[in-house]
Amino acid sequence: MGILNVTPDSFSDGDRYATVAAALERARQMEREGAMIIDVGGESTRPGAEGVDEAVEIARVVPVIQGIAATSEIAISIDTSKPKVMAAAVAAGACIVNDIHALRTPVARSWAAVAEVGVCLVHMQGEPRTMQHDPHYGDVVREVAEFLMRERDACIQAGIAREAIAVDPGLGFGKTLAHNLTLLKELARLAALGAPVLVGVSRKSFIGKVLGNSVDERLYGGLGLAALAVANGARIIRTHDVAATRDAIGMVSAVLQGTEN
Ligand code: 9MG
Repeated sequence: MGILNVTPDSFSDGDRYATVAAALERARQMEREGAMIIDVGGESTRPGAEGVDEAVEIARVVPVIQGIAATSEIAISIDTSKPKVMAAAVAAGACIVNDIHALRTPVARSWAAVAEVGVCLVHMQGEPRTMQHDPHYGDVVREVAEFLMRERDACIQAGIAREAIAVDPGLGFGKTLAHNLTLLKELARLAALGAPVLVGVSRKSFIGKVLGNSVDERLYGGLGLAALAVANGARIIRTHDVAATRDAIGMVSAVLQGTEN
């Protein structure tokens, strides 16, 4: 899953892809590099980020989704928690909703069931603006697993197909460095729950905490974690760096499957 941020305040893209033409070129590049999903987001979810109005978010993402869908069959996901943005994005050509709030409202779940979209349910403690203020857990893996299974069951109850639901531990979303490392080390416990696991580590600040580097220097650390995540059962990796990630996880998959990729 290649990340396409169309936010002026994105933590890693800045305003580089703020214009539709640049965003479309970036999407095409990620597809050439091997992405199977393009995740389009119009509101930053980095720690401390302020929310944006839904009309602004729709104005950012819809032209980009329409442009990608007009020239490509690639799956498009919309990174949002707002039901109106989800609906506008799906009308424009998206087929997956990536929601860091895990479709927690009945309105969002019912809409997703009727729209027959794929959904990614992300675990988050707190809200983006405050989530890194002293997050705490007893057993982080157990609590994240219980949350994801509870939300998945609620989605199934609302009519979303079981096989349309992926789950995500939400690395960096209300977690300390130790919580993130534990979740990656024990990711197999989440994979054993039966839903496809999506993991996003790309350029995240906890890599910088371990390696002492800046956001532009986190590629190799992120590749190491992506490889580990796939070895521990992750099925989808959300990344800014598609070509490098494809090679890293392609080799891990070849070893795990015992065949050439
Ligand atoms: C939008 N977004 C930012 N980080 C993410 C992550 O780790 N997973 C998912 N699904 N979405 C994310």
